[in-house]
Amino acid sequence: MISSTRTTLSLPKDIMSKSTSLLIAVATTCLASIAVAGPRSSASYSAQTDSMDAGGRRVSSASYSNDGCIGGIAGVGTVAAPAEVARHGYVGQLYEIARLVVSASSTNVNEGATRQLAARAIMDDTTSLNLTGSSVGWSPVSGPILSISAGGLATAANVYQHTPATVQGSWRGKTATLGLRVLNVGTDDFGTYAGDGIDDAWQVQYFGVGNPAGGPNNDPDGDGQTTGYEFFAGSIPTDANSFFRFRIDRVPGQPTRKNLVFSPRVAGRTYTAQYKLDLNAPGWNDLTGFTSLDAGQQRTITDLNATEMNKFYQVRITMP
Ligand SMILES: [Ca+2]
Ligand SMILES: [Ca+2]
Repeated sequence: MISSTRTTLSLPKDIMSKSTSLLIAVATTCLASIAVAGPRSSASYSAQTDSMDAGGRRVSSASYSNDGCIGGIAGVGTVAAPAEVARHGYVGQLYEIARLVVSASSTNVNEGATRQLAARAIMDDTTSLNLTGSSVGWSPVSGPILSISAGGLATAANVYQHTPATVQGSWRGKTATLGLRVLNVGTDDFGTYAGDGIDDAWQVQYFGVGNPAGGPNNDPDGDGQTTGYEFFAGSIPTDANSFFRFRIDRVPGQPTRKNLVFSPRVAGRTYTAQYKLDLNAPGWNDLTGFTSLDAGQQRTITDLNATEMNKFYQVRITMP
């Protein structure tokens, strides 16, 4: 049977309920061998070797295994998923909490979304208990976690890039942390930079977090082009010498042609040369009949039919 020198140990409510349910689940299926647990001790108890009587039997299935006893006075039951081990039928279960483990179905959580946290207590005899979320004390430790409910539901804040976070659970004097990753799934939803049409990561890169100068209508470098304009142009919004340049040049020896020269030409943009013959006319027409030549960040588009008395040009920059 059980051999121990001290058996005074109160049972958490969680433990009792788990033990009871497992006992019921396996009560009708006792079969073969003896289960033995090794000696162990703590500040509160010591136990030599636990053994069951000769009636102890082992049964198992895909979902659980059980070492039981006909007399109903000892037994060990395990469940594969969620992993749990409980001993049942004893007057008291001689173990103490060794550590706590906090987990989640995934450590990735989308910004603005929630993730249910879970906690499991590992005992000093290697058995474990799955804890109810509400029995654990939860708190954010670092990163963009807005809150964690009493039941362990963590809510992520909006971010401008994938951002690590840490959460913590505490239970009966033990604490454990879990690292999460808050995923940036929207590019224009972060703090004061949200909803202004400019990629938030780009705004943080040049202006830091929450800087009014990063607003789309400001021109903090004083080069005559707003921050919003410079974002699409791909120039640097904090450098007065970096801005979108566009000029119209004559083509030597070709009076019916014009060169449209602009820079910078950056990746991820589509540049479309457009024209109109009357500046007051509505809309612009896409230029046809042209050649294009790139040199570094500069592009030269040559209009092969610049024959009109007046012809106005613009370059339309678009991003996907
Ligand atoms: Ca975002
Ligand atoms: Ca933005």
